[in-house]
Amino acid sequence: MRIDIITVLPELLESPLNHSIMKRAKERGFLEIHLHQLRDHAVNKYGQVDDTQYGGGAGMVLMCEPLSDCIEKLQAERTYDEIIYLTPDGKTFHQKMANTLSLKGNLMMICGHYKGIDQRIRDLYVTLEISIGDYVLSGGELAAAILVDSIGRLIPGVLNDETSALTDSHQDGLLAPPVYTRPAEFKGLKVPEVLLNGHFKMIEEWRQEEALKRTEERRPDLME
Ligand code: 6GU
Repeated sequence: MRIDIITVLPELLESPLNHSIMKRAKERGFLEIHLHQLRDHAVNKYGQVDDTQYGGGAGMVLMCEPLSDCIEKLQAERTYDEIIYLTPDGKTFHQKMANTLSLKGNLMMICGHYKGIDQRIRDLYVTLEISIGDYVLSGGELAAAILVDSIGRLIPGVLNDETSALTDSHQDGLLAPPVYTRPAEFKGLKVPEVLLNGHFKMIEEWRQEEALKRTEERRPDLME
């Protein structure tokens, strides 16, 4: 998969996408991430990419021309399966969307800033608008990093048995059950007996029950 990210703050995305599983996914050739500095398409030599909004009101808006230039340059090089705009008024991101997007070939992501981007860019180019939750971030970069991480780890081949996504919270619609490692007793708290007996079927049943219990308690909205 190739992901192109348009941003005024590429530095914000560099570190989160260069460690752990994302790093491995890139090294193994499953994932390519290209960051594009929007200011390279500025309307003047001062690097301007934003302007005040028509109709008045506080906050700057990212202008049409720099975004359009950058998007069209990329579109001339390849076809994109989705052009995603990260915005708090988008569709709330969830695991099913991550699963669907992990099967795509080329994705473009646009990070907004300030009051956002000119509506005409959304009308002309954007195919999918995503929010990561009901709260406001200063820009789309951290949201883009979250999208790339959650999508990237699901690309077939990226995870192995040890890191399998199949047992993750949300992957089967339930929260994950509790997990334990050594020692068998810590500050008087014992690991549940069933996990120590090596009886695979009983362990699976216990995990399923615990996952259900945890989901009922913490996220009844997922239980329908
Ligand atoms: Cl995608 N962007 C911004 N700026 N804020 C957000 C968001 C995105 N998702 C939730 N809050």
